[in-house]
Amino acid sequence: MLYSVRMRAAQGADHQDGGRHISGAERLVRQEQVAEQSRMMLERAFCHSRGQADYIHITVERVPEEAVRCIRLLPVTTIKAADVDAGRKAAKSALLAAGVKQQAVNAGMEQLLALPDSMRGAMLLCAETGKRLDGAGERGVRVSRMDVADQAALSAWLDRQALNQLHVREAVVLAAKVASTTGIIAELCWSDDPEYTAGYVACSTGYTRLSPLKPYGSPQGGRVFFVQPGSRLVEIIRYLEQQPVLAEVPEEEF
Ligand code: WAQ
Ligand code: MG
Repeated sequence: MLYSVRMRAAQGADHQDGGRHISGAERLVRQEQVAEQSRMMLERAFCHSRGQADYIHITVERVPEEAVRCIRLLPVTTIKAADVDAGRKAAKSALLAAGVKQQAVNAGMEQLLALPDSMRGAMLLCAETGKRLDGAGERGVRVSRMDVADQAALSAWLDRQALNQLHVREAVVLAAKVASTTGIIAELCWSDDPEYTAGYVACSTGYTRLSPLKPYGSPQGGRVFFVQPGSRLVEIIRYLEQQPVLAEVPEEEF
């Protein structure tokens, strides 16, 4: 039996009462790991670089194993940019290459940059017009119920690429679930952690890390998912929030 263990932490007030988002986490683990994961999430919320949390929710929920869908992590490439402007330009090119229209690429970048502070979830935008599609407002849509099938295999795979650290471990799983969603063609992300300046563009063919995508010290980050026109939004959001997913590392290329 698997358990979804998830955390969201806010400062000043609870999220729904306008509190400031500090951090969140999503795991899908066996019962023996629930206590340790919850403890680690609490610690994270209490000593986060965005500030100390005042309101912390940890949810533990049983997930039937037969409901789990298996997916694959995306191959990772890294682009080092000279500065933030060059990084964002490269991100825009990667989104265009993934099939997002120029107008939507520009809108996605603008909407992320216009956020007054970070949201706890993601914005869903039309990949053609750039119009915001979800009605989730300042909360955004939160991708949940995902993990890797084998933590050791993930470590080995990331170690080989000198990328085995928490930001990457979590982001590659989230990006794989998003890319596996019927109707989503690409994702743009950068962290809201002030000290973490890298981000990525992901689509079904790969996860392109871009560094830097924001200036050091900025607490402003977020995620945009680009939706193919004509997709069923309700189904997309149900999949992102509800469908349990375990990701496997990609086959080695020789
Ligand atoms: N579902 C939807 N949106 C989320 C989720 C989620 N489960 N978790 C985070 N977000 C959104 C939310 O708006 C956050 O403010 C924003 O993403 C950033 O979250 O390859 O660390 O956890 O070097 O700060 C990417 C680069 C790191 C990793 C991303 O994001 C690499 C990161 P953070
Ligand atoms: Mg963060």
